[in-house]
Amino acid sequence: MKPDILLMERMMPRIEKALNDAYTVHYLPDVPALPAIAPRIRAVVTGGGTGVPPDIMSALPQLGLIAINGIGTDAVDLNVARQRNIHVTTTPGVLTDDVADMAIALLLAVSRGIVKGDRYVRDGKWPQGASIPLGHRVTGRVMGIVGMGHVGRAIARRAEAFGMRVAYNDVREMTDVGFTFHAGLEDLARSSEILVVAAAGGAGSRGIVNAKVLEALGPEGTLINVARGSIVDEDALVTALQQGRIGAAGLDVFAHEPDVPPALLGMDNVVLQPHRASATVETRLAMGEMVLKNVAAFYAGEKLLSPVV
Ligand code: 8YV
Repeated sequence: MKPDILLMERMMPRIEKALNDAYTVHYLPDVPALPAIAPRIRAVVTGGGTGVPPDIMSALPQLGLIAINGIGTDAVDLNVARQRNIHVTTTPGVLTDDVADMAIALLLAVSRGIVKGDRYVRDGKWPQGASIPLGHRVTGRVMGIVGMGHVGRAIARRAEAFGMRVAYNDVREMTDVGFTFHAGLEDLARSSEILVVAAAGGAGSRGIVNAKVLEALGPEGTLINVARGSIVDEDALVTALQQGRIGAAGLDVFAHEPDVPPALLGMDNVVLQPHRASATVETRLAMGEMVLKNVAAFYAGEKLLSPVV
């Protein structure tokens, strides 16, 4: 008999087929009554943003593995996982470049008015000679990166290739990067023209990009977030944009996904994405393969490929 697993979030059809071939997969939104199957569930597969809510975790008495299809562990209570000897795995390495690409894509989209330009052409405004504002160059600008981990570093490499100057903030200065370190986020924001959020989510980073940081970024400043919505005080961000205290934003992540503050929807100095930074065929396939290997290793009693707990 195939083992039962709980799937919290849809994956690529090819990955779901492989899961279905090896396991009896219960997709949570389609499960009529969780208590009936809960005692049989030893593994949960989920996304980084979705994680496993505490009530689901406590409803699964035999849970031994949470395989995250992503790198974020902030939506899983790792302390509870440790206490209950539940392994937690992620998919490190394979999504770094795509997430960094999304940061640059959002920056260019915001700075060069790519979305506005697309709408202008589609709406037939070009032949009418309607006016469209000029964009802003990125070359030579200062990018401040919040979080100099793998993703932060990949963004920094790209920024350098664009002729930008890079500074960063992290919990400590990194001796192996040559960029300017700012111990305080307000300092970083003050000396940056573009602030890119690439830090890990979770209790330690909740709301650290607050009203003061946004104020320091200033009316010409651009905020890019490809990490977690929780890192930015979203109400403060909306207010800062409404009052022109920052200039623009490119956002892939939000505090309460899939809900986006309605005020952002009407702002044309903001480019929005539905949490898509790792959403390429190549990367999602590589992530999915890692999930499959972790789940298979767990059921075989073998060493897990990429455990964090
Ligand atoms: C994915 C993420 O979109 O890696 C993460 O933590 O949030 C993203 O890469 C997600 O895991 C898939 O839902």
